[in-house]
Amino acid sequence: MLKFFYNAAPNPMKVALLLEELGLAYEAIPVDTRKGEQFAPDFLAVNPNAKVPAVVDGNVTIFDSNAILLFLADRAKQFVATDLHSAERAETLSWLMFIASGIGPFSGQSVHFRNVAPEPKDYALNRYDYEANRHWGVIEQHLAKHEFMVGGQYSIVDMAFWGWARLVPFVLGTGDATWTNYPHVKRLLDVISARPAAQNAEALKSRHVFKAELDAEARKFLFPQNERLKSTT
Ligand SMILES: N[C@@H](CCC(=O)N[C@@H](CS)C(=O)NCC(=O)O)C(=O)O
Repeated sequence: MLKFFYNAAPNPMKVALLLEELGLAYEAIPVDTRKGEQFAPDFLAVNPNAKVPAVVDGNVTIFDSNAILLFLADRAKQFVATDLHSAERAETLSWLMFIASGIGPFSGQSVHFRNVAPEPKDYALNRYDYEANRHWGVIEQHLAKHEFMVGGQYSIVDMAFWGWARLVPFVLGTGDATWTNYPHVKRLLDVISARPAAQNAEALKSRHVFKAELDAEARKFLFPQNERLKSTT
């Protein structure tokens, strides 16, 4: 059976949504990143980058959320334009990469500098908050003209969007007021969240207990770069 290595963070949740949409049988294997389980040798053999999500299915091992989405959708010939040379396929690749290289990292760093980084952090927070807003603004403008991200129908690009869109108020630190500036992001988010597959994906995390505290041990695993600061002070 397909093994899905996950936690409840945005990137694994995209993949949980596709697995549910495809109705694939899978074993959800929790990787508690606050306990350092991403660095266990068995998991590093699956994803040398020590992050979730990752999937092992027979002789296939694949990591990085949008790569997994594309691989599974291509294999199922569902939720993706399968004509490799079509305009829709080109658009799919653009938006998948935009989400993987822009939305995810800038949203993630915006959360980090807003909530976790020590002072002084004005410069870094301003940069990442600006870029997170700018990236979500690109999506907002796109969705003002399009019902779905690509091709006029629900696809893996919408699933990649959904993983992060659920957290936009937290990412931008603006709570419910966020949606005044991002009404089209909210519209598509609500459409996807109402799907049974999205509800099943959200329910997945209740099957396992993940460490909730961001204590010293968790910080050491999640922000290993801080160890270098200790040796220079
Ligand atoms: N580019 C990767 C990023 C994966 C990623 O950053 N995963 C986070 C959860 S959303 C993680 O595993 N964090 C644990 C850590 O950084 O140690 C993807 O899209 O899958």
